[in-house]
Amino acid sequence: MHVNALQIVTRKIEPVMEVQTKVVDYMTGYMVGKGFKWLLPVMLSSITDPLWPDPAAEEALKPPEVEVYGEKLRLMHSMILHKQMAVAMGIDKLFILSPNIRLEGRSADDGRHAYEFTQLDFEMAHASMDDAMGLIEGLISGLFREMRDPVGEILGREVPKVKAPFKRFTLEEIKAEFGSEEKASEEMEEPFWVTDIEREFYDREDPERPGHFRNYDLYLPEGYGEVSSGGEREWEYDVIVRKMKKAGISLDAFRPYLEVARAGLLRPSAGAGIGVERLVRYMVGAKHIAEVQPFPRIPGVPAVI
Ligand code: ASN
Repeated sequence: MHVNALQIVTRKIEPVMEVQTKVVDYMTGYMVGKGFKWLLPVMLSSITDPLWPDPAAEEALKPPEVEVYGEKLRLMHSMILHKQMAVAMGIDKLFILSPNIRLEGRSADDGRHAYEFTQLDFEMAHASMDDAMGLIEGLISGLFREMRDPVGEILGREVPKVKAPFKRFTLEEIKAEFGSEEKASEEMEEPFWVTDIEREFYDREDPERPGHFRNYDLYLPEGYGEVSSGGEREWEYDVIVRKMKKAGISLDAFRPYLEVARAGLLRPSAGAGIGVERLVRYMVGAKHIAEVQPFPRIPGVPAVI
């Protein structure tokens, strides 16, 4: 795609940044207005999101490590475990604009993935999936309303009117009705939810319905795909250890997290991350996420700048 520095620097990206400024301004203002504390990101840690499946099994998804004062620290896949620990600190509602690195291979290049991106990541103590989904619906429908005029003026693109609550499907229902989440995204005209997805250990399994999960992804219409992902969380040490073992995850790699869990300090919470570049990509109607990144980070392609 963008092969040299001159091609990157001569692209017309200023209007996209104007839209992005409004998007980030709205999102952060919304969270602050709802009483969330704004934390600053960490980028290096002894622990990070394992993603799914176990990164040990998937070379491409191993978080890069940096040697820091003689210890190996990892670049963040996501701040999920830090969000849970911030809730343990007594910060009941928090969010972060969190830079994440995920070194997926060339095959992940579908226009929606970047190997370096930012998510607005939030967490709230003692919240249910309905609380978190309602918060996101308020944010997305408010943002779409707010962006209609400016996006029309800046780019001549029409941002659709959307009405919350958005339709909910379980993953099983989506597969039965559309074949896949991506197909559903192409066919739907409004954002929609996909719930009950078996994935990382930290998303909560429904204690009343084992094998079902209290998590949720938000999809954008017009084929733009997933833009947000979250869940209620596991907080009980025994449950966390059981799920880690089942996933084949090394307990040793999560020692400080498990220490806090074993001390009974993790608290029930729910949260999610919203992909900032994905949302901006949708707002400006870009085909590829690289078009909204001043410094593109395409899976499998080393950055030029
Ligand atoms: N931010 C997501 C969450 O809160 C986790 C992730 O990005 N993998 O569930």
